[in-house]
Amino acid sequence: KNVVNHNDQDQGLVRPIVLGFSQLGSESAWRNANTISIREAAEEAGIELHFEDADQSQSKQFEAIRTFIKQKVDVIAIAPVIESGWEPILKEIKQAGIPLIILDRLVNVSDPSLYVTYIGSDFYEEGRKAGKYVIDKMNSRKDTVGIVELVGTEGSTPSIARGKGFRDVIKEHANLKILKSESADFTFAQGKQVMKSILTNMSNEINVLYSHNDDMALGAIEAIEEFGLRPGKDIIIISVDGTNKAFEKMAEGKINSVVECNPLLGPNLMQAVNELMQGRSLPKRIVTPESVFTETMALEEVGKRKY
Ligand code: GYE
Repeated sequence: KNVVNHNDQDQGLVRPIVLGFSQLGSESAWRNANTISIREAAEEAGIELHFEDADQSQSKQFEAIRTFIKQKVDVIAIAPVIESGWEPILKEIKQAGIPLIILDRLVNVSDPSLYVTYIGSDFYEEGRKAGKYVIDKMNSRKDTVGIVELVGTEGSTPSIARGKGFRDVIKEHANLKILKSESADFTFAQGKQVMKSILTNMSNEINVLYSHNDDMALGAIEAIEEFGLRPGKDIIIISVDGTNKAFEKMAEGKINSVVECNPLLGPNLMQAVNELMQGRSLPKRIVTPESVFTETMALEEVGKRKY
């Protein structure tokens, strides 16, 4: 099981399936959990994994992919850092006859036959969930509610869709106003730094912080506390991912709600690789199911999270 019958040089022999995976980076706790999940699932499935970390650089992802093509891996999978600019390299993969799976974030290409399937979350829905939480939480407020949005990596699928879903939901409520929307690249350090500078300019207008991921929210919490305000009280905080650290902060009342985004995609990926190698056809889209958590559930959940 989970092996390939060579039809070239070593005919007749069986060897493990080889998967080349281009991970976009290690910018967040979500990403690290994603990487561990993929490594463990590959091991479990007996799939030989060639893993490259691109350090949030698209050109490094191109390099990794070209290496995988040279190595004649059986399947390539990529978690693309941004959506644009993939068409030429995807054509190279196709010309090499290697099937491609897109994981986590999506690529924006005109020819969808360039990849087999896209496995990942519904980021637009995550944005809508965050928006709905803000509407509920601020329900009693009739005056202006000032919102700051910490955006992830510009041009990445989760940033684009989490921003759009959120806006589509809050737009019915004229008093909910996004005062500032700034990228902090999904990292703790930038989350802290960007929040600090926003606070310096408009601290008394901010009622809500919507952060596209937990790491930026955790950084922002430090900035808010250093500024002398109370996160979760003076500024309502909603974040996306649902990492253990965010749950700890939610249990302390410093984060008010977390929209879950599941990084544990390793088993889904390995299953897709196996099915592909067995010649089975895959659905074009594989979506991971996710929930929303609020403060009342935090104490029960904290420590139980798998990431
Ligand atoms: O939310 C964030 C990470 O692409 C869904 O990337 C992923 C996002 C995740 O850096 O923490």
